[in-house]
Amino acid sequence: MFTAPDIENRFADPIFTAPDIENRFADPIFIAPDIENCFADSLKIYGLHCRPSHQECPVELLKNNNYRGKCFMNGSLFKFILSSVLLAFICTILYGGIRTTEKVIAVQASVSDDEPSSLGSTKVITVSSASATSVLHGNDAEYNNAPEMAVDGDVITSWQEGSEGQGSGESITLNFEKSEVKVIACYLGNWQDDWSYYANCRPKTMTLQIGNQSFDVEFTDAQIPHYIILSDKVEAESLTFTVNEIYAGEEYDDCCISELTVYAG
Ligand SMILES: [Ca+2]
Repeated sequence: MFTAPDIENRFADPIFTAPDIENRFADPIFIAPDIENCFADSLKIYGLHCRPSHQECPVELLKNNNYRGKCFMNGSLFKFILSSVLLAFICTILYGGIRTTEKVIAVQASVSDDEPSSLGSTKVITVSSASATSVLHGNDAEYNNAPEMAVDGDVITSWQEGSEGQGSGESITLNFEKSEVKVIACYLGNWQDDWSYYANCRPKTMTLQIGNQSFDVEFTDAQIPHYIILSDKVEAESLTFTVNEIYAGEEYDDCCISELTVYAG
């Protein structure tokens, strides 16, 4: 390893002896510093080498002439620490940049009036409980329009909201064991008979909140199951439908949902 002589401290250093420049040709053991390899050798200061070796640098021979080679220890240690800090900083920036530029694939929700072919590979989720923001005749035992009627497996029964308006803003929530939801079949309106279907309000647009995601979905006004198909499975243990717009009922202002069937992928 090439080491420059400590010129500045040559007077303070009692054993510093300048190289015998004048007699360098006559002195058989004088070896000039390896100038050409100095730069390449100096790359090793980053903690790889401290003191020069006989194999790497003639400075040991120079030391035999009391030409004291100084170690790069102090300088290399400082540069090693500085390099490590800079490297860690750069890696942190790059890693953070990579993470922040990772593409988040958003799940899409589409509505189909045709049964999806993927339904065969799913299973129906058992809903453990249901709740709603309002219930028509909720306090009258003669009627049962409870939210549970939307998950009882019978399209004749339905949840009927009991707000003053036509159902906009009302919501129903289903709870179930944590599942990977893929499809939701929606039987919207009152399916008791054809007259009841058009006599009551049907949801036209709703917001589906599931997991940490939210989707706005729109339905046709056909008395058929509408399938909400998620482009990817959404892990959740509950979901909420909020009615936004409705198809107005010809007789009543009550919005109904006959059945909601949730399928796990
Ligand atoms: Ca029902």
